[in-house]
Amino acid sequence: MPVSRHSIADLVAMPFDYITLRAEDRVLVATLNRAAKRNALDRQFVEELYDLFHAIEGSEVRAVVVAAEGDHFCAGLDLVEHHREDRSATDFMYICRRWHSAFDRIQHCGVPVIGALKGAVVGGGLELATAFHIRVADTSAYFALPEGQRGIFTGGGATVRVARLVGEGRMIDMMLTGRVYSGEEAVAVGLCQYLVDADECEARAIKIAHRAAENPPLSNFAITSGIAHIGNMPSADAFFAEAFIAGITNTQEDSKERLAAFTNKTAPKTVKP
Ligand code: 1HE
Repeated sequence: MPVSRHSIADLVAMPFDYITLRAEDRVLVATLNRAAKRNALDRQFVEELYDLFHAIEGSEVRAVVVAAEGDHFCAGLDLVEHHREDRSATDFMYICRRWHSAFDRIQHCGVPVIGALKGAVVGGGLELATAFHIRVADTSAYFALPEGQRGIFTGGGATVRVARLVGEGRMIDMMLTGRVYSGEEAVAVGLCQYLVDADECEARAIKIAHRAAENPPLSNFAITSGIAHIGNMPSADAFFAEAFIAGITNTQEDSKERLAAFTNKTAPKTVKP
């Protein structure tokens, strides 16, 4: 068990302008609340995401849901700020490095992060969403990488995370043609794991978060970070790392209790849905 640096109450009390926080038992619900700008990510927003997920690591939170105010999950990079600041190549390179750091903190915060997605999930908004572990789309959600149309390029990790989920070919098509995927198509191509009715998205994401939070924390840490790291390794190294992670995870106290329950025939079985 990680040492708890922050209680859920500490986290809920964190003072953010663009993120509203509430606790549902040990699930933290973080709502993006810059709806007037379609939750576009300016410099401050990215810093707030970094600070929040940095604080979540090692805290008593067991899962996180990221939802959004308004009709759109996130319109990506704040194009107005970007245009007005007239950034140099070096400036923007450092902006991208902050995005990478913030989204890495999300992916590797140690607990499952579930996105409740609606409306536009585009550009940097899709980069943010693909740092989550599970994405629940509602029927209003749509997904695109309009960077090509805007005369820019992805800079928040899409070349790794989106390409990994949908494959290079689909990502190149999205960027060259501005192709937009519906929620149904997003599930079919692997961008999202669930599609639900519009009024059910946040509730379903919270339900999934509670379900995942029942797993031992060490197992969730291994699942949420281990699979992504192992995916970067050649097979021989991957098998070594997998054995090492399993050696630690599969002998933890929490697993002994659960395995004893299975042995004593008191544990639930895995059955056909
Ligand atoms: C914004 C942004 C933004 C809205 N930056 N301010 N992302 C995009 O190319 C998507 C750009 N946005 C849109 O296509 C549309 O805004 C939406 C389809 C998301 C929503 O449309 P709609 O009709 O509901 O809203 P709107 O009227 O377009 O915008 C409402 C306000 O939000 C308006 O501000 P206002 O002060 O005039 O009211 C917009 O300017 C503002 N707004 N989107 C700034 N993106 C690290 S590299 C990542 C690269 C990328 O992310 S590229 C993709 C950028």
